[in-house]
Amino acid sequence: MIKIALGTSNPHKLEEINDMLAEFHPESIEFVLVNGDFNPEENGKTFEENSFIKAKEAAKIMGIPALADDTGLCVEALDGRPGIHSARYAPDQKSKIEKLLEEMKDVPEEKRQAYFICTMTLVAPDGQILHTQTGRIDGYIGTSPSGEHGFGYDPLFFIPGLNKTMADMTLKEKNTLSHRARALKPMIEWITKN
Ligand code: ITT
Repeated sequence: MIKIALGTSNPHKLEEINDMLAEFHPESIEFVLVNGDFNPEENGKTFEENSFIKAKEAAKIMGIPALADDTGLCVEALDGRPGIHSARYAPDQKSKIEKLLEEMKDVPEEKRQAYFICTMTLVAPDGQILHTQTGRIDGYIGTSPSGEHGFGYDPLFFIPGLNKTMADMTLKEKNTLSHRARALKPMIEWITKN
């Protein structure tokens, strides 16, 4: 059994990851949360760098291997923003949605493409990178929020073909196709094999 620390302070991420782990049931891995407050400065220039900063800090605190993800919403009409600044785009979930809708108010339906990207980094106890995995899902930004599930930008993120937002999906549905699932699944496979 390997113990791996999860470097996050976001309870929604944790809930999703725990649900996926229960689904994939990797018997040889046990994930534990970092003790105490976890808030390293995410001053990297890429999703890879920020996920590494969080994983390295978690490994340092816990003295065991650690995994962290850095996620962002990249909107084509906004040249990829908010991107790596997705957490700092606005102070809370409601104002993030309002600001994004305001910035997108003149963007026509056919130009509202966006994607979620999630990069996960696994580090050794000494902070050395062991493995990195990225997952992405493409969609488009709606003109009003929809759905009560999920978190962050989910209520504005429509999945093509399904005509529903990520927040219209239950946790289990989101976990079948999300950016986070597309990074976590191969990451777990890698850990299990190595
Ligand atoms: P940690 O760094 O402690 O893990 P965080 O919330 O700061 O938590 P990120 O920097 O990875 O996490 O995420 C940036 C923001 O992107 C986050 O605050 C949410 O608003 C949004 N976000 C992340 N994952 C999301 C998801 O699955 N669905 C919708 N929005 C998401």
